[in-house]
Amino acid sequence: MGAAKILVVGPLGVGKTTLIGTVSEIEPLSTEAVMTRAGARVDTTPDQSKTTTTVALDFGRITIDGELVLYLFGTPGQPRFLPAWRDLAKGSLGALALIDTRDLESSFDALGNLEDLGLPFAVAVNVFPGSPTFTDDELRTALDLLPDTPLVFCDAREATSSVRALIALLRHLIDVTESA
Ligand SMILES: Nc1nc2c(ncn2[C@@H]2O[C@H](COP(=O)(O)OP(=O)(O)O)[C@@H](O)[C@H]2O)c(=O)[nH]1
Ligand SMILES: [Mg+2]
Repeated sequence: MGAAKILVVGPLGVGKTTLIGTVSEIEPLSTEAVMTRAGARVDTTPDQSKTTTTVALDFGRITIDGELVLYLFGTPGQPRFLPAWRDLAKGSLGALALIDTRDLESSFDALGNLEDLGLPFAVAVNVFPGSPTFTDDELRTALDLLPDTPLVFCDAREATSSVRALIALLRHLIDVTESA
């Protein structure tokens, strides 16, 4: 029985809390707070619909194949919290980076930091209604992904879809470990 710490990263409103809540077999710990006026100036989502934001982190647990326990840490996506999630990255094996195709640039901070940290990651495009659609190649180019970085599409509200994204990450972590 192994255990691994995995980060779920991405910008505000991309679906981190949703994904962790969808897959977690324990009551997910989520620290949501109504946005403060200070936050409201900078914390915006493309459709302006979000009224709460994660101020600290989300935490959940999922057991894969009855033997591998993943501890999921959802890390705040706002740029001003990036130093905090650098600390959270300590001891983690890898990350699932969530992407919203309505605003690809909002993911650049998180992806850049994963690269700076040398943390292996998979990219999961969380599909929202009305999201522009891109081909894999277009997304890889726009996000400047390495050829071996997994790119999957998911719906964070669906367990099967979210678990599939985590498994794509796990396969990648195994590949990276074996080729090291
Ligand atoms: N349509 C759709 N909505 C989603 C999906 N994932 C999250 N949402 C919604 O998007 C909003 C932001 O999600 P949340 O998990 O709070 O984002 P976070 O800021 O990254 O934790 C919530 O209202 C979710 O219900 C998804 O895969 N599809
Ligand atoms: Mg959240």
